[in-house]
Amino acid sequence: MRKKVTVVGAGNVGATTAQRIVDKGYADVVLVDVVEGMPQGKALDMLQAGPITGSDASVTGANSYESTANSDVVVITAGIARKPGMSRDDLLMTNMKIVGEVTSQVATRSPKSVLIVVSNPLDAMVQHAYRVSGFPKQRVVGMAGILDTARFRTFLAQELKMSITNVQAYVLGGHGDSMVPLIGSTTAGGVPVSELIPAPRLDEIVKRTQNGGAEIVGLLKTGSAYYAPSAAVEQMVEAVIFDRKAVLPCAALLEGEYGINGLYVGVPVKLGAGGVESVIQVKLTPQEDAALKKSAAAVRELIAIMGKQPA
Ligand code: TXD
Repeated sequence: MRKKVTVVGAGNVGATTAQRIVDKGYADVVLVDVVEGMPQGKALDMLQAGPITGSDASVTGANSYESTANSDVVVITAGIARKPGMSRDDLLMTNMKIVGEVTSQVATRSPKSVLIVVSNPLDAMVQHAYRVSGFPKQRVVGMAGILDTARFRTFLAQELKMSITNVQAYVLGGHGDSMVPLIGSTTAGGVPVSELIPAPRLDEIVKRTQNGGAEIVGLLKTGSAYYAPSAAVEQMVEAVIFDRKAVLPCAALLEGEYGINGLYVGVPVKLGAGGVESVIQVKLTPQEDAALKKSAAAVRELIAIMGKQPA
């Protein structure tokens, strides 16, 4: 029997994620949204691509949760996205309520699932979903680092006129302006990028990466990025469904790793059937370590604001 994936929020990221999974055909997908008819319509449209793409996977849309029962993976993209001039943190209160409601619905119906949270502000939302679900920390994980790292790798590959496949990098920390690209362990064709790109130019590339989401929001005007985000989510879903044990930067609950305790922060993790199977500890330079702590402090501030709200 094919595995089952529920995607909550059938907007830009959710629908594109569903499409990527259904096109590959490895799991049946249930797409849930509050807008009546919309997830059903998108699902039917996607299903009708099957004869063309050769995918036998089923995809259905729903406005309620009955049909999501016993999913192997649940992706939460429900909420509002940024408009120009908004920071991710501006979404906190609205999305906290939505992510909390969605989490309790899916957690009761798919108690053994791995939850992948996407809604912003990402680190705070995944922490909230962890609390509401009551799931073990391994089965609640956030998507951001793969996207931030992909943005960084894209800009580096462009700069060096080199295949994207030869550029290896990690962007850690919270999914915000304080994210931390690890220059020390970023290589192109095996050579440290600091030897290939002059420091001031590298600095510009780091800033463009940190501002990567806002750059796209500024161009789109009506919403935020979704092609690269959905590709990142799909990579995580695949790692879980196929038990790939892939090392990917994801938001995971740290309990002492990297000197951070009780907080979801972006770090490299081994992602497999059990969710986050381990946190990989990369050696950081003192500057990177300080930047990661600073980024974690920004996440902690949001958690504190959420803590003052009724659950
Ligand atoms: O790196 C990352 N983590 C991110 C996060 C990258 C891209 C987008 N990021 C965030 O994901 C973004 O800031 C938003 O908070 C979410 C979803 O972004 P998307 O671009 O898909 O937003 P849309 O197109 O507005 O879709 C959101 C959908 C929309 O169809 C709503 O009707 C639905 O969410 N929604 C709900 N569905 C189910 N249940 C509830 N309660 C609900 N409320 C809204």
